Amino acid sequence: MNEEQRSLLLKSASLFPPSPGVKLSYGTAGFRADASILQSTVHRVGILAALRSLKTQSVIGLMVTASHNKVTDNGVKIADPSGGMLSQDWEPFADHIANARDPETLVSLIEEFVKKENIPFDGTHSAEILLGRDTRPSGESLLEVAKQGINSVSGAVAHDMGILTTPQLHWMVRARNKGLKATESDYFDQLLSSFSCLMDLIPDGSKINESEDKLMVDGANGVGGEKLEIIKTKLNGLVIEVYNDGKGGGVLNEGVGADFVQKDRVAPHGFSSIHAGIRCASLDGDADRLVYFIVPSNSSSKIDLVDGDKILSLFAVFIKDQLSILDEGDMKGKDNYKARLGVVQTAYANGAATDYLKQLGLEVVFTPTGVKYLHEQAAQYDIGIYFEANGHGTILFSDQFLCWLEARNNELSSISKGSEAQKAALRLLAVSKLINQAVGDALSGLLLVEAILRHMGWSIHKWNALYQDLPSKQLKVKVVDRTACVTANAETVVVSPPGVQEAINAEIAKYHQGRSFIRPSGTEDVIRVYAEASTQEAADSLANSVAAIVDRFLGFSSSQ
Ligand code: NG1
Ligand code: ZN
Repeated sequence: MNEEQRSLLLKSASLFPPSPGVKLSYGTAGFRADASILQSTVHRVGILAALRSLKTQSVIGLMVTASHNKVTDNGVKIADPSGGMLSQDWEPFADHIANARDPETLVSLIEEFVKKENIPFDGTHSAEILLGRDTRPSGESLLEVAKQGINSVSGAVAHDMGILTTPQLHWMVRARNKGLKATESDYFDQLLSSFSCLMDLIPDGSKINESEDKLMVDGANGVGGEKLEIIKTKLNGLVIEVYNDGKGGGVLNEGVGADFVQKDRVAPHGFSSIHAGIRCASLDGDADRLVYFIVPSNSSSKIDLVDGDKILSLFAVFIKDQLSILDEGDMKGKDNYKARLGVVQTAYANGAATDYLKQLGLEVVFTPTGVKYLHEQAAQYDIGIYFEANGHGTILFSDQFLCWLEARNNELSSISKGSEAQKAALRLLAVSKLINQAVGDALSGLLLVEAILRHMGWSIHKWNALYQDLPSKQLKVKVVDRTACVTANAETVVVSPPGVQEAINAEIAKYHQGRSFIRPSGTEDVIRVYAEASTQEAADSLANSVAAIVDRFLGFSSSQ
């Protein structure tokens, strides 16, 4: 690092001193905290993004969002060249620089890392970072701070893409690095054209009653509602009404949004028994999560939640069907590509969902919570579908399979144009364009769900009846130090503190179909508890007993 660069970094960093006593860690979704203490973190992540771009010689993304967290929180995360999450081997460096006490320590950490990683940091290479933010009031000033971090690395250029959903920014980064068109209007065009392609390929008999078509969407008072307002006017054959679009004075994620709906099992603000039985969906604050739900006619009952597991199941059924149509259309003895289809879940997946997927004959694999783990696993297949129960997920297609599919489609269009096999090939190609392959995307996921329901001729009730969820309950427990809880086997077993797992096992044994696990949250300062059992009362009671164990071993009373 030359002197000029060093003094540029020192000067810039001195403007954003870290908040005393704050220690942050790059968790499941980057850094998150109260927005008031994030300036130094965001500044340093700006520097990190520039270094990542120099190292990979590709475009990098930096998103300012705290997703489903409360409006006064904010956060920052990096999109890697593929559009996915920051490579895990850079996370410790992210932690080190975020927590560096002063500018001098920060600069020596950077110097050391640049040497170790062999990053071209001599001012002759360029770096490019796309910046996006959600609608949080703190977003605009934090994004300016990120720009200052980026500008303190010579050769680095920041492009402010404005207010975006998280998946839009990831999509743009991926598209830019593939040399494709990458503006917001290109994103909308791709979604709309692939959606309309799927709608055009719907079998004649599958058309459902037009009056059942209306979809009510809860926009969480965030960016997703805003963007959906733009798309909905251009959708042929689908009527969408957006509630909680942020313009009516509602607060982001307060009593609204996919996280609230999924965890509390209640209808979001603005939805009542007048919507009973209608197909409803909810996005989270930055529109990377999607769940559907049905409002009950009796306002005191809980909603019927159609969660990420059921979205995954719907996608899996459709894709499996299309693959078998393609298979049947293949002439025996020809180059018949056997696509490997796999699904990826976490321990939060409902046990009934996993059983259903296995019964379909699908390969089901589990990873720890956090999309980076699910994504990495799904990328092992020709078609990998991953979803967290909370509605974050997507479908990944291997380049090899897409190449084969394109070729197969061309071949079929010359020998049997309009055949069922060719339609199946076209549908799968359309799905690969509609679904956001960079990261889970509520808007593209919603359009795919809608197209598939139409294709199947299914109502939300029929879809919901694919299998019946086992009753479950989630709780969070505040503890002294959540890092003291260490888990293994895709977070299903606690290895430390000793004795916790044995105590949990003893509780589980008391319940029919009982299952429970705990894990430290990566986005909040809590331990999460999950429990499942044959009745709701039993699931609630198991969750409460396990929460009591957490409190006993890790809670504030345990430290006194
Ligand atoms: P944490 O706070 O680590 O549980 C939550 C979700 C994750 C993931 C991240 C990122 C649950 C139980 N956990 O993580 O699945 O979506 O947020 O947003 O929903
Ligand atoms: Zn989110």
